[in-house]
Amino acid sequence: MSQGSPSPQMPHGMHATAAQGGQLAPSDAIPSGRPFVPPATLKNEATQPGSFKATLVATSAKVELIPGVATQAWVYNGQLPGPMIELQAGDQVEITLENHLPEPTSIHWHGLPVPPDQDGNPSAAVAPGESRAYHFRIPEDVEGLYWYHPHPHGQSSEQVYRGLAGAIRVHAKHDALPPIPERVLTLTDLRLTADGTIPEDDMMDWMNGREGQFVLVNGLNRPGLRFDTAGYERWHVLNATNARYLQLALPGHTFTLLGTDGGRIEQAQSGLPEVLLAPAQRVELLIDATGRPGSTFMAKAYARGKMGGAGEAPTVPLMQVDFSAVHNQQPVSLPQTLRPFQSLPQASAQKRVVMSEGMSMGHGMAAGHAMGGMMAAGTMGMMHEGGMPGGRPSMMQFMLNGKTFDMRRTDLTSSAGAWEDWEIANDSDMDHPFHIHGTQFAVLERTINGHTAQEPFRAWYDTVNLKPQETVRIRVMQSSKGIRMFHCHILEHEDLGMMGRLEVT
Ligand SMILES: [Cu+2]
Repeated sequence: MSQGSPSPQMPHGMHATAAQGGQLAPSDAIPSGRPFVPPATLKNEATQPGSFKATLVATSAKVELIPGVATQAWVYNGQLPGPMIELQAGDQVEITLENHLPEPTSIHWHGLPVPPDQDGNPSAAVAPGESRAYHFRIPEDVEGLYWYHPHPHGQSSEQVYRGLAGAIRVHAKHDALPPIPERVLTLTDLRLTADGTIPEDDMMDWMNGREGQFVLVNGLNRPGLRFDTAGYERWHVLNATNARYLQLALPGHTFTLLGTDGGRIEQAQSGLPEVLLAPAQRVELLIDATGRPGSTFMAKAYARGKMGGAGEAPTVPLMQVDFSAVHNQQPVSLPQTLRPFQSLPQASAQKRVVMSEGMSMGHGMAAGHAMGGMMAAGTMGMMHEGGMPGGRPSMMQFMLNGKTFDMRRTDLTSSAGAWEDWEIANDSDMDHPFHIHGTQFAVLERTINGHTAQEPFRAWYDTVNLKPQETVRIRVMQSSKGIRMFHCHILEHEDLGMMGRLEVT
């Protein structure tokens, strides 16, 4: 399945790509090697300092990705990806969403502690032709890279793969680091046919999460990035793909990790040859180019246990990096502590969430739990809706605590302000990234194959990856009353119901 093309072993009906606009475009159909560009930014229309006001118009529009070929994409303000929202800690934010799409949509402010009724919950979707304003304030102590994307029930995956996602950069009031040039890299996934069509998800996409043949950097295919003479940069990297695991590497170099989903970590982690960025996660990396040759920033192949005999995504080059202008030989000096971390308060409650896959036998019965890799691909071919090629698997279930999502059901209850320990267990044969809305959590420890490891450094996350049969313990607190979602961030799994509702009282 390299480059997303149908595997010859795949039985008839497993792949609908050919029926949806023809052959896939070759991986160089979108010109590569253009100079890196930062994300376009959303203009702040507020006149008061400390305020941010803007409008995001979600609409279908033609964009040109393959030269001379129009692609109908879904975009915010005509941009693919959506414009970056640049905020300062403490800002009061008002952003109006205008929905010009043919279906309901919403905006979820991924990773930010916005009030529950402003966070784009599935129950608060905006109908076609309607608009709504979202109001929230960025707390003084929030900084880092976040993002925004749609969260309507059952349609988030489609809206994101058609183009609706953008970065949110929150700048700290004060930075403990010496000035180092920073860049934001929004990584998005794209599948295109040769005629420029963005095809619908086929059944393998629904099972495993969609991966196209392109991973774009701020909308560009494999751009070229040239360092200036200083030789240091900080990269804020966002995985805004539906389902692609990005095993980031820059061969010949190592990364220094400065930040995760929730901003800076306590102490810089240097000498990392690879950094795994699961879907929805962000990192801040220090790139030290002094005395080293250029290289290719890439996402190396990562085995995530796909089902149905689907092959893993191949290594994808992301960006050519040129260090030839670098003259500086002085190593950058980082402070001992990037961000002070208090010890975590004791937990006053415990919760457990089990991620599983199953097969509905009809009439609400479920059988089996470890379907991945064990079930014959031919059997799965019977599971799609209505006998049409592609489409949602109607019998395959992706569950949290044995249930698929129900907007009317409260799955878990927490008290506002109370710290809790959550044990997340992946009882399946595939990796799943687990995300909780409205807060950041600390990962305490991970258990896999009977071995438990404490986290090697202190950091804040809103999304944590779980390998097959792995258990992760986190400590988390919700500060606002209301409804929060928790779900798998493979967006197809979220849409198929691998999501729950947390009521904070
Ligand atoms: Cu999942």
